Amino acid sequence: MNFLAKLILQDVAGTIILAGGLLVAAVVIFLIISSNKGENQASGKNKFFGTKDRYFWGSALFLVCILFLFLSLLPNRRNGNEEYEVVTVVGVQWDWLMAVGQSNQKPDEFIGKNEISVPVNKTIKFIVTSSDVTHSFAIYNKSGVLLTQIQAMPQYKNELKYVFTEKGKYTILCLEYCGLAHPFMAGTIHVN
Ligand SMILES: [Cu+2]
Repeated sequence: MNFLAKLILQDVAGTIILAGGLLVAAVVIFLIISSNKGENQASGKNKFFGTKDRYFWGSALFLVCILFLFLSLLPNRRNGNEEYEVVTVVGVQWDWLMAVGQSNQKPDEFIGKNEISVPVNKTIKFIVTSSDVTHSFAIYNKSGVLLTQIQAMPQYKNELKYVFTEKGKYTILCLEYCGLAHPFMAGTIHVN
């Protein structure tokens, strides 16, 4: 299965799980309300619980609308029209190899550099993988603040989109212990 198909499958799976969760929640709430209703029907308070039903369905509809509204605001949503620059990143014990553009080379044959330059105020899509063990590609600013990170995993191509809003030198460190020289596994991104 190709990479895009996997992404689409993940979206579909995520949506099904969400819908299933909502359905379970709705059934549980419905059962709670209808069991109360049963008790009170005996004492002849049907009219009141008709109102309660409307409250329930009204709230359920409201929550579903809110859910879809917020889904569209998710920070990592994919946008087909977005312009971005691609950078391929391969983690290797113990170095970061990077190159502009999408690479079709196998991770252990990939030729990249430990330093790279990217433009400021443009979305950079890092396609991150590993040629050996799991690493974590973490970007720090010059004050040592962690800005973003993603796992670099063998057999997987993980995507990280980030916009550098300030020019300067950024440091890449590994956030996943990967062996002896892990603390020295560093790289540099120059933002111009
Ligand atoms: Cu590491």
